[in-house]
Amino acid sequence: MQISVVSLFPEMVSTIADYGVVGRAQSRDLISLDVENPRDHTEDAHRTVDDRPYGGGPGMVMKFAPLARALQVLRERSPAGSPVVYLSPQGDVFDQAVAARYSTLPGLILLAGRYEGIDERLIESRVDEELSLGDFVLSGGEIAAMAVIDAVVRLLPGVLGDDESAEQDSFTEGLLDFPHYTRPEVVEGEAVPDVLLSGDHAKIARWRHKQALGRSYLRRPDLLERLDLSNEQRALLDEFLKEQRK
Ligand code: 9D3
Repeated sequence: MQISVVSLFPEMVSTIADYGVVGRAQSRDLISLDVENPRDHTEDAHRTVDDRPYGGGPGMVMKFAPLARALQVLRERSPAGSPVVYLSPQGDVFDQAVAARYSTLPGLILLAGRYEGIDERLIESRVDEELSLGDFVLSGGEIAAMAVIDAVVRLLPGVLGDDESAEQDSFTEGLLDFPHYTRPEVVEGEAVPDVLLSGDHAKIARWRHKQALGRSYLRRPDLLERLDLSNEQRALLDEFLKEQRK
C-alpha cells in the first residue's frame, strides 16, 4: 500500500515508520510512506504557506496553491484509486470500519492541516473524505494522520504475526477486551482470578468472553447496541451481571 501525507512537519509523520508494527511493515516493503511538505511548493522568498482569513478574525489559514501542488506530486506517485483524506475536526469520526475499508485500497493520500484549517476551495476541489478522531482539540492533523496510518497498516495482509492477528477473528470482535494478568500470581494482596490458573482452556475462553461482554455493557453500551448478541452471549452477560451484584 502506498501511504502519502501532506504535512508542514514531515519528520513528525515519518517517525511513525521508526517503530513497531508500521516500521516492520515498511522495512518489509508491505507499505511505502511518502511525505510532502507544502512549504517546498511555495514560490515566494519567505516560503509562505499561510495567510490571514478573509472576513477577519484570529488565526491563519493554509493557502490553496502550496497544498494543491504538494497533493499533485503525491497523486502522480500514487496508484489510481487512492482517495485524498483531509484530517479535520469537521470530519466523520474515524473508526475500525473506516480503517478496514482503507486497508483494502491500493493507496491513501492524507492531508494534515495546521493553524485554523485550509482554504475551503481546496476541500471542495481536491478532498474525497474528511475525517476526525473525535471531539477534542488537537494542534494539527499530523497525530490524526499517524493514528489512521497505524490503524490501517495493522490490518494489511502479512503485517501482523499469527499471535497478533488471532484477535482479529475472535469472538470478542466489536467488544472491549477482557482483563489481562501476568506474573506474579499475587500483587499487593490481589490474586489472579482462579479460572486463569485452572488450565481448562474452554473454561478460560468462556470467562474471557463473559468479561468482554460485561465490560462492554458497563463501559460502552453503544458498542453492544451495534452487535446482534447470540442467546449464548446474552446468557453470559446475564451471568456477569449476577456475579457483579454479589
Ligand atoms: C481552537 C481552534 N478551533 C477554533 C474553533 C478550531 C480548530 C482548528 C484546527 C481546532 C483544531 C484544529 C486542528 N485539528 C486538527 O487538525 C484535527 C483534529 C482535531 O483537532 N480533533 C480531532 N480530530 C482531528 S483530525 C485533525
